[in-house]
Amino acid sequence: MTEIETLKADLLSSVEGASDLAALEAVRLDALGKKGRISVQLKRLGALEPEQRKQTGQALNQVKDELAEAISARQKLLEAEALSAQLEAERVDISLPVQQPLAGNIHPLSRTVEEIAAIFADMGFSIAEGPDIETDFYNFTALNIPPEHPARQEHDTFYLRPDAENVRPVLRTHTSPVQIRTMQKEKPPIRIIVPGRTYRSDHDATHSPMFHQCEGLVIGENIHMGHLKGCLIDFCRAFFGVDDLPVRFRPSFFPFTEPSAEVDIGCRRVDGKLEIGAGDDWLEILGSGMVHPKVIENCGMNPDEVQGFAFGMGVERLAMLKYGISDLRTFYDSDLRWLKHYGFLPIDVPALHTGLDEGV
Ligand code: 2U9
Repeated sequence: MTEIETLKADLLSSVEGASDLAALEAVRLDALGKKGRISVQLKRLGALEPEQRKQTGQALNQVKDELAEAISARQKLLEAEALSAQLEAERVDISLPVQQPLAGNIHPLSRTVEEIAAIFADMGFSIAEGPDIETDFYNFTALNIPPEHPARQEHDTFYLRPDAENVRPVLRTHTSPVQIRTMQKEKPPIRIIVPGRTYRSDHDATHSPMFHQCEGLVIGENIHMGHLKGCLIDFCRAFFGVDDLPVRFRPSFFPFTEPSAEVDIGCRRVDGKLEIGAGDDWLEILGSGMVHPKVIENCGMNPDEVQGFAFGMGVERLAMLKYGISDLRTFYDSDLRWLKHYGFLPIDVPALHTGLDEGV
């Protein structure tokens, strides 16, 4: 092997052996720097015979070109390796599971009120609200429940401390005071539902001192029992999602309605389990009636000019029937495991806005 071939082999092997860019630069300087091994040899060419100068010069320049090419190739490789190493070191593992934000669940009572409201909204009703603390007048007197009437005891009213005029406020025993307030404020036609908290001093497995009602009121000219029946049959069928659900109106009595009717739906009981929609049995789910003429008068309207119907339902009872909840007390326990089981996802709302279209 000639001296130049040895030099070339040595330098190319150094290039291959350079493990990083700094080492590669050292090899380049060792060969091609001012005092580099090739540079030195090139400088010595002048001292050679012309023929040998030509041969040696060509050979040296060829080594120089090959070396430059090898250095460039090695540089690219080392740069790519350095980049990969950097990327590896700075890697962010985007495949890690994301911690889901905690989402709350809609309470079955809220959901049930939403469902009731969606159905009545489709029939042109709006929602009315009023205070939980009421006067005797709005909770009893205006509703044709006179002071000595036994209903005041039956209702097991919570009375608050008397005010300066010795008047005792009450926690409303039904949402009916809101209908009275609306009738005083607004002119017929009136079509409202009134969902809200109500209070009675009663506490056992099937009664809670605070519970929820949703009442409704329609007032207008020539409103009659046919409107009451059509409206409530449609409601029952939409709420339970059974389009041929049997609905029965059974005579009843309330001081604020005349005539009054309790509303039952068809059901059957199989092995102690309730099935709504068919069968020979009946299940009471609503109270209703034509608004008593005295109640219309008490609100400053003439019962010969306007008539109306009203109805009332217990939200807990409807939620228990629809969603198979067996114990009333669990509604108020604030048990998150219970809410996860019986609650609803906040995004699961479209069904609420189908109202009457659903199942009717
Ligand atoms: C006005 C006139 C009439 C509201 C009515 C019922 C029948 C009724 C019960 C259902 C289950 C209460 O929660 S419950 O125990 N309600 O049966 N409620 S009619 O009648 C009114 C209301 C307001 C001005």
